[in-house]
Amino acid sequence: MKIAIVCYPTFGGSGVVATELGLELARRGHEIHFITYSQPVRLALLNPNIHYHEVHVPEYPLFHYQPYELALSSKLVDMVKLYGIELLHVHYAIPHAYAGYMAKKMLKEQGIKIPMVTTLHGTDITLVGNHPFYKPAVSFSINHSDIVTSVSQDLKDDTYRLFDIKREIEVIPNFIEIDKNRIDTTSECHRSLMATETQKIVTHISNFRKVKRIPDVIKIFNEIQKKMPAKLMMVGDGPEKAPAEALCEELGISDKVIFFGNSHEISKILCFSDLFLLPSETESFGLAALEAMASGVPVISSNTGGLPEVNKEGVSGYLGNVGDVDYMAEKAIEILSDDAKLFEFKSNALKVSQEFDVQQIVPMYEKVYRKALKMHAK
Ligand code: GMT
Repeated sequence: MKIAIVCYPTFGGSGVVATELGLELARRGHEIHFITYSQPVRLALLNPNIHYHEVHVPEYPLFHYQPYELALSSKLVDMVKLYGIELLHVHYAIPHAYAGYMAKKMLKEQGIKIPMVTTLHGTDITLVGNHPFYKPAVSFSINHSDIVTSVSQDLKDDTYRLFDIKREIEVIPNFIEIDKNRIDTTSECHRSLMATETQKIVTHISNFRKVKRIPDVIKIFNEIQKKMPAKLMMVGDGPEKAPAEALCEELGISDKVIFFGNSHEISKILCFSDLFLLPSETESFGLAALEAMASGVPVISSNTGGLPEVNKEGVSGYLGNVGDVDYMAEKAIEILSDDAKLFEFKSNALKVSQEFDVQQIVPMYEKVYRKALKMHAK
């Protein structure tokens, strides 16, 4: 199949999922066209089945806001015609489903029928899309997609609860390439660079937005380090990074916390991590938790959104109520202070992550594509 993938190219989870999906589809012989405003961070272009088309938005002084949706839908129309693309897969409702719908309409006028699959990722529904300024356009784009998928059952339920949706939504969970994620622990895992033998390594990875509850990460770690020698790895960047650095200073733990900023070496960091913290306010899925688990790292998370569908209570880690720092710290200390227990949680985390292996999940998307093409052939 010839598929156009529209996504956000940045460090966010939706862009990562869309990129990894395109790469796997290309390996399976599909021709994939990424259409976005800059090259997705995880996109490796050295594959004859991978194409990348950049959307340019010309600056014009009259425009207070540059019309990205217009440029995107025009680019979609041009690329569909040029490459004979058969299907659009847009990730994130805003504005991609809306732009995709416009492209479909323009193409239809020119005698080209093309189906559109929309994947909902979370923030486009629960945080941004739900705003009254966007809601009618988001409902419209969802209702007018040929097939809609969501990354968790919880997000599907939220979508029905928050929007006026009159159609079926299929759940296709996010996935992970287990083998790629695990690195050779004997030669590549440089634990000794980061901590001493006796220190436990706790890690958090995110885009440091408010929704991630970064102060909770620091407070949980603060409790841990009172009970045992420990180090905290903070990976990523965003508006909450500077306040987090200030909080570490205030608590007197700056020497035990490393702020990496955005990193392309996630697997290398996860390979020496003992525990992953994700106490988010909301999380439609929690891809970062799954990535940690696939590296054999147990997770202490909040029990919000789709997280209980990924992190299994008492098996791959523990889940506490949002903001319950004491409970999450208590469970973290429980796991970290008993080596046998830590070993068991580590192997359980890896086992649970295997349910989300790329080879199980990507065929679900292929099935959805076949269905969308069939619907359109009628
Ligand atoms: O929250 C993020 O890290 C970014 C955000 C995004 O929009 O890219 O992630 C959302 O989509 C990811 C991939 O499906 C999910 O794993 C995240 O849970 C989800 N974030 C939220 O729901 C807050």
